Amino acid sequence: MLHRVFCLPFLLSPVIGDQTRYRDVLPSFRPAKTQRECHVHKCERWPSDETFTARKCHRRKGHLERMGSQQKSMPNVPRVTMSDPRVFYEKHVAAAEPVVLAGAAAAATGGVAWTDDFLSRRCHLDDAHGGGPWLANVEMSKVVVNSTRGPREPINFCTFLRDYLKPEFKDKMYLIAPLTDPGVQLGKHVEMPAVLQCPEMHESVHETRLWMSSGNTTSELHIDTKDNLMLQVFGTKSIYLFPPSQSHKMYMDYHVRYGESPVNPERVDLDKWPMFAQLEGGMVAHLRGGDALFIPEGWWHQIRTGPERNAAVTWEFEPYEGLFPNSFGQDTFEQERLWSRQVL
Ligand SMILES: O=C(O)CCC(=O)C(=O)O
Repeated sequence: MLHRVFCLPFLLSPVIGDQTRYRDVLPSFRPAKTQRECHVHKCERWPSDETFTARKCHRRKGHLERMGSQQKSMPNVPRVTMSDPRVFYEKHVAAAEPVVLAGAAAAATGGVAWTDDFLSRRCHLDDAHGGGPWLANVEMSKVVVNSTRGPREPINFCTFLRDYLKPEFKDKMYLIAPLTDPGVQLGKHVEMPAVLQCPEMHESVHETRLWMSSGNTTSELHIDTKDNLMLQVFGTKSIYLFPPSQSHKMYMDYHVRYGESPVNPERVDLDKWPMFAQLEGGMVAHLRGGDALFIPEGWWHQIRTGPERNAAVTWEFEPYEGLFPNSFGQDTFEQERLWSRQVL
């Protein structure tokens, strides 16, 4: 009996300090693996906690997620039906406030459906300009992040229309081409949008540009150096916008990459770009075919197109051109040359 009393603790105690024996005695020593992440490396002491007694962990909202998920909410850009240029000017252009103009693109294209057949019949220059195929610039990547625009190839519009829906070009081919080039027939099928029809605005239009793809494009996060009225002709687009007041949180290199943020808006790394957690004033516009969006100069935006055939026409205008020196004290012409070399 005495022998047993001495032996029982002896049987258990020798395992102390010997991890392998513990595992033998307690087979459930190792918990089963779980898919859940603890984010232990994200644990922080709360500001009031000097003693570590109330150490807590929290998951940072939107870390490694799309731009916009870091904010509490991303309200929709106001949606209005409007055609009066004076009201548009006073409420939106002068105030630099984005707005969705319901039906404005449909009105500017006369409600005509831009089928591939319709477009193919207009893929040549008009006779007065030789009637040859319209040579358009085609970006060979549909996804642009971190300021890396893909290589461009001069492909004529007829060839683009033949190829852009083919599976082998699924992730390629984003056509970005001026409709204002001489002889471009398609340009005649887009009317000046009603809200721009006053001399101060329509005389300040620089260019109209066609953006067309099979869908699923993403742009980098950038600002435009002109006001921009974007007509969504067909397909859908989501545009994520932040006001110019947030520029200091965008990590822009003012000297080398003016107008572009190096942050990947598809997967925001808050370790690398912590100020994105403090972005404020963000908004989103979800455009359907027929809608238009006004993007004021200087508003940060990223554009994602829906997964379907897609075309938009942008109208760039600059009603204040020459009236004020720009905010960086840089010569406007120089700044724009830099912009177009890097981005367009
Ligand atoms: O629609 C797009 O993919 C990009 C257009 C854009 O970024 C712009 O017009 O500023």
